[in-house]
Amino acid sequence: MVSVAEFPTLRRYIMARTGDTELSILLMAMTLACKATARACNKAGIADLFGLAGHVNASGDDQKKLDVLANDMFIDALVNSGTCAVLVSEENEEPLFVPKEKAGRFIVAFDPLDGSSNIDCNISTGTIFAIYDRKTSADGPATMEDVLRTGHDIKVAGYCMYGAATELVITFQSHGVHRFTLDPSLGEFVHTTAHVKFPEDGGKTIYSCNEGHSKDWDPAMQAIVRKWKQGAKPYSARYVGSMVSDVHRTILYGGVYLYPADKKKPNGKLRIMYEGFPMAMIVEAAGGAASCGIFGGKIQRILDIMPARIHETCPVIMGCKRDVDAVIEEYRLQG
Ligand code: AHM
Ligand code: MG
Repeated sequence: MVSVAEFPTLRRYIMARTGDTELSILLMAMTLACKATARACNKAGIADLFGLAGHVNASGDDQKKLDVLANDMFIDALVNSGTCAVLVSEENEEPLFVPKEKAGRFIVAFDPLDGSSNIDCNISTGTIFAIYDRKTSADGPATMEDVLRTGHDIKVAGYCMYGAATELVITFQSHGVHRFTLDPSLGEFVHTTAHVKFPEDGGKTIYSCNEGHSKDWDPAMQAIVRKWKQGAKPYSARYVGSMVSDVHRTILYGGVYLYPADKKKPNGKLRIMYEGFPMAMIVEAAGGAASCGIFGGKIQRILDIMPARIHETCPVIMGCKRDVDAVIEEYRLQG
């Protein structure tokens, strides 16, 4: 029997991998807020946490009670960890500059509860986050230069899925992608899969998108989805409507997740800093690809974007190389 002290917990993994006490404290604060959010999602029906909070967020979405609660829990845990300089949340219009007495060296961009349209019907949701080290000197206050950067600067990217099990998936740039599952009886995330990779050949032929918007997509996007459906072995469609769940399935089973540009949303829907970047980093670290298709007049990799505003959006095409390359090829063909 493995001794309790040797359980492969997230805590042990982080301490062994980072050798960076401040980063370890930050990640423990982040995972504490994930556990608190998982608990709130589990109890939502009983604790009257379904429904709207009565506010609208920076992107114009109606906030749910659980959006607000999760956001408060993440901000509370992160600010009080003493490790953060700036927090960017989907639910806050402006970046939150942590007061000097509690400030540390990290910038965290996060979506506290992604897929919130699924909350009230008990379908999985998730938290997405990206952690950056400060760029400017620690002697002075952090600035927007620390916040607006390309995705390549991310130090740790992760998501936590609140599904049948609560699962945390993280990547530390060069350490690969790792899965941890919450053992509710221990209250600890246990390391369940090391070095997660897309299936060798791209895996299952699945496309995942809100096809209801397809009449407004670019011709290239319409064409490739038509080809996938009309091939000798047609692709299957799967769409939860929670990015975390759809991308999680895509990494594990294969295929592609799409939230493309359309006529009404020429820059797509998903926010670059806390949806596009961290998910792109994880997908690429698992051996997949993440592109915008054409964005800003050229074929663009998501991680290369330089955001000008914290809630800026981009089109998202991410999944196995087989399918992402096919989309890019279609954009090239259509000129
Ligand atoms: P949210 O952050 O307001 O929840 O929006 C992001 C979500 C993604 O999780 C999901 O993939 C997408 O929006 C679904 O959008 P749609 O309902 O337009 O298909
Ligand atoms: Mg979101």
